[in-house]
This record gives sequence, C-alpha cells and structure tokens, in this order.
Amino acid sequence: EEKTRSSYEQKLKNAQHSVSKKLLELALAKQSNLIASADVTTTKELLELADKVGPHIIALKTHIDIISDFEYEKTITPLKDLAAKHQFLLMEDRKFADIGNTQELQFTSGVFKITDWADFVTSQVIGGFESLDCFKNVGVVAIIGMSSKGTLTTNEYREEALKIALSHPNVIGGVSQNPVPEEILLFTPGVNLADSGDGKGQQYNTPEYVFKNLHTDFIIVGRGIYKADQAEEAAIAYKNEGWKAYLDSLEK
Ligand code: S5P
Repeated sequence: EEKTRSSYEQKLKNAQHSVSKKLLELALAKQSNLIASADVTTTKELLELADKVGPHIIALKTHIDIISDFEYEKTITPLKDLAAKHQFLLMEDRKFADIGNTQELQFTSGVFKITDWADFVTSQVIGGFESLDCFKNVGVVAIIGMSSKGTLTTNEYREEALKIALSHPNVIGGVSQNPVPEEILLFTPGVNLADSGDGKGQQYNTPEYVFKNLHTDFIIVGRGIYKADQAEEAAIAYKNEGWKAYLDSLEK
C-alpha cells in the first residue's frame, strides 16, 4: 500500500515558517514546483536567466560565489528587482558546513552579504544543531542526502541529520534523494529529463520518479534549463512535467 502525500494546500495550512508559507503559496499561485538552479558564472547570464525563467519558477537557486564579476549593486540589486517582478524567492545554495560562529560570519560578511538578500539558504547539518542558530532571518534547507555517486550521506547519517532538521525552528526543509517526514518540505535536485548523469558523479531522475517515489515538494533543475537552447521553453517544460507529476502523486 503506497501512502498518499499531503497536497500543497494541506501543507500550507500546517506551515509554521513564513518562508515555507511563501513557497507553498507561490507553488499554488503559479502552478509550479520548479526551482531553477542558476549555475552560471557572470552577472549578465544570471540576470538574463532570471528574467527568462522567472515567471515559471517559485525560486531561483544561486551559487553566488561562482559569479566572476560579482558586485553587490550590479548583481544583487537587479536580481532582487527581478525576483519582485516575477514573484520568485532567492535560494542561496551556500551549503554552510562549519561551526556556528564561522557560518554566521560567512552568512553576514564578506562581499556576498547573503543575509541581506537570500530568502532561504542551504546548510549542511554536520556542525550540529546549534550551528543553524545564526540563520534567524531566513529559512534553512538542510542537506540530508546528496545526489552524487558515492556520497557519505548513508542511512545512518540521514537519520541523524533528520533529527536536527525536524527539531530546529529555522529549518523549513531538506534536500534529499529519499522521502522525508511531511513536517518539512522536500527539495530534490538531480532532476533531468534527458540525461542520467553528467560524467562527474551527478545522478539524475525524472520529475515523475521523484514525485511518485519520494513525494518531493520541489524539484531543482540546473543544466536541464540553463544549458538548453531555449531556457524559457525548457523551464516551461519542467514546470509542466513537475506539476503533472505532483498531481499524479496525489492520486495514489
Ligand atoms: O545533493 C545535491 C544537492 C544540491 S543542492 N545535489 C545537487 O546537485 N545539488 C545542487 O543542485 C548542485 O549544487 C547544483 O547547483 C544543482 C544541480 O544542477 P544540475 O545541473 O545537475 O541540474
């Protein structure tokens, strides 16, 4: 007997964190569970991609430290404008992995000043419960399990990581390739319709697979969109596939 999943409406009713609520509201309003990963290396590419895919996504995931010409005023200010224009959130995939004090400095200082613009961030939980205390003003998506071949996120690791994620008030969800309890949102990267891997350890599944088998909430798509000839068309295709797969997963 396959267990049925909760709908976005049901999850919205139970959501405690303002960022969880916002994500679920955007999903329902845009009929999208798509997060585009903008793994591009210039401000121009980042802003062009955000403008093209913005209407079809609920969040844009960044690796802000790969932008070679980063300048707060030229990169972040227009990115925030595009997020407001197209109604999506900014998810900085920083994957913090240090002691609380260092994470706090990485989050608030340096050139990126992530705390000033990100709606939510990713963090490893390897530093323990208190290492997540510094992310007070944003949501945290905890890395529970990774998508790459040979990852050390074993069953036992994931169980311990989930204990932290479920009990920490700053945590809104987890990144994983396995189901998680419904109290937190599930974000699943490693999604691609054309490829099964990238030759560098990444392993891909389809939207259908992750909604059916993991009951994921949000899919994260990088190269499937930003490497496509027509990024906007690709975003629409992933959005439609993802939404259909979500609706199908409700019916089991
Ligand atoms: O386990 C993970 C966790 C993350 S956040 N596996 C991942 O691939 N990611 C991220 O998702 C990764 O850093 C990249 O930004 C994106 C996947 O990109 P793609 O091009 O392979 O779709």
